[in-house]
Amino acid sequence: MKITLLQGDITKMETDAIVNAANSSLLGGGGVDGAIHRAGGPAILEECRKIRDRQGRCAPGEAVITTAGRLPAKYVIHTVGPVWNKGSEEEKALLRTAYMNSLQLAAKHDVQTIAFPNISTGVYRFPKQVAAEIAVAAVTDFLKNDNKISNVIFVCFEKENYDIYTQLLSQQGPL
Ligand code: AR6
Repeated sequence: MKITLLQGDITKMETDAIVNAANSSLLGGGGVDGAIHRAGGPAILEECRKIRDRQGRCAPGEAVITTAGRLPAKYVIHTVGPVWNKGSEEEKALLRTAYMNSLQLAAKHDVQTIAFPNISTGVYRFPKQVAAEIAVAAVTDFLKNDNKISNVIFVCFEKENYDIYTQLLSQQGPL
């Protein structure tokens, strides 16, 4: 299976890369972002600062890559999901772009295994079902045209998300 599902804490993942649901400042925050910086230590923030100094803020949908510091993963890919305001098509498209840009950056760095949190479903208020449908469709579409990434793991922190993904993934055949 190229797409798998887990309920747990993404900072524990021993994948080549884990994805962070960051904000445009790239300087940390709450939720999964806070957990990653806390567990990974200051090396991650240091690289984020350098990236910011070089290229400025990270717009929604964009992704950047840093060390994973003390985490078991090799890299952290920081992407910025959109905030759910009106549920516009643009907001939904930006969430898909965040997944796609993260996967593209991963493939460029020879990442074979990558773990995603449920981007935008916390502080950024995306309805969980809508976000999960976008995430599964984006990853499925990407994997159809890529042969570098061998495994994408959705790491759901909450049972509600885990149940939504279980349902969605059971509806789709193997890739
Ligand atoms: N492992 C996996 N998932 C987690 C973990 C964890 N350790 N902790 C929380 N989650 P959020 P957003 C889940 O709010 O909505 C930050 O302050 C959480 O249950 O972290 O994209 C940033 O700096 C939820 O399902 O990210 C931004 O300012 C999911 O991660 C803003 O929040 C995303 O929730 C980004 O908001």
